[in-house]
Amino acid sequence: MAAETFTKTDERFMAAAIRLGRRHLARTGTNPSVSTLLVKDLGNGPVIVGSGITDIGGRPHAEAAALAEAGEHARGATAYVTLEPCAHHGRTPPCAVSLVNAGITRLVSALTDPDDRVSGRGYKILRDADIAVAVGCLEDEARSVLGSYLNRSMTKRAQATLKLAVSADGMIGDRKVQQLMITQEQARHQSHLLRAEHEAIIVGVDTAIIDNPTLTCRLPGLEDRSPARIVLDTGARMSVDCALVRTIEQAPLYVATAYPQSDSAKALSDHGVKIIACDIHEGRIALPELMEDLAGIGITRALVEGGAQIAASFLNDALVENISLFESDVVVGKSGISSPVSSNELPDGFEIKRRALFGPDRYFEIGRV
Ligand code: AOF
Ligand code: ZN
Repeated sequence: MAAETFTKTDERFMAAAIRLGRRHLARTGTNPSVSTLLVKDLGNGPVIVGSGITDIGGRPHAEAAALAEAGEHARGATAYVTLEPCAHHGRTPPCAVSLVNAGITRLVSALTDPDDRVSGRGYKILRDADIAVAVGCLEDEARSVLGSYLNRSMTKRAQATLKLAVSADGMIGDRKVQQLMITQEQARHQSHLLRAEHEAIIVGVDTAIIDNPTLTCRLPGLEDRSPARIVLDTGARMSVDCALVRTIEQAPLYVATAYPQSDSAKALSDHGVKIIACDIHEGRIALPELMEDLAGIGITRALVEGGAQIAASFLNDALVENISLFESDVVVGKSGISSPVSSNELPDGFEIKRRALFGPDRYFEIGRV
């Protein structure tokens, strides 16, 4: 089938829909954070008459919210959806049927839903009702929100975003200085937003012990958006007396270990830590299997924050889909711990998708080519 062509207006509304969907990233359970805009010309050019995002927890779906907001204005509207409308009966009727019943005349979609209950059936319901359907509008951009959902459906694994703060001389830390500050305040705010947009944050046990972080999201207004914290701790070395355990009321804490029956794992468990029993591969926790386990408990997007070794392992195991790279003008020098990635040394198969400045620090959003 020939590739669809989309107008500038289509792309403008789809870009807005994709941005809207970001808001509920990591908040919709196992459901993807889908968004819908209903757009209609009321006499002065096209305007949004209804908008919706998959609700927190996963339901109602985005289309239902947009249709409720538009009411009668939905008749004759174009629906911009970031994911194919569902075709299956859940607690509500299929969204494709609701869109037909509401009288929309055109559907513009970014991505097809891989769910067996949907995949193509949603579009068919609309086309069978003589509604024009165009698929593939800004699909790459839509992947920035829905990629982990698509990826999980293919690989059955959670995917990792690697977060790295790198000095001007390519270092992510200093052997001689604990908790080296590489980036400044604005970049740190952005990295807390990244926490809020992921369901889990992963660090190694050395980071947990040496830095003693809480790993919570402390952006004003988003304090309730802290992701689950996961510590990779092959030998169950983590103590119950640390900031992660002390903040367990704020966000769940998991320890992934090869020794789930050890006394220390039991002590952690007694303090409310959830223990994930892991396989070992070459002396370290087997990451592909761990990412499968995480998908099984509803985690699809994990932010990997801690340790050069851990970053390199996630890259080597091809578990990284995105890299959020901050670069500063700080120089660390010879005692530095070198970064596996910098903006002019990307891993094979990755490219820079977006650049930004946060105060004096440069930011690169890096994804797969
Ligand atoms: C939509 N709009 O906003 C979302 C969709 O358990 P259920 O009934 O909510 O179904 C989950 C499936 O619904 C999920 O696997 C995906 O196929 C679809 N998600 N569909 O029409 C939405 N979030
Ligand atoms: Zn639906």
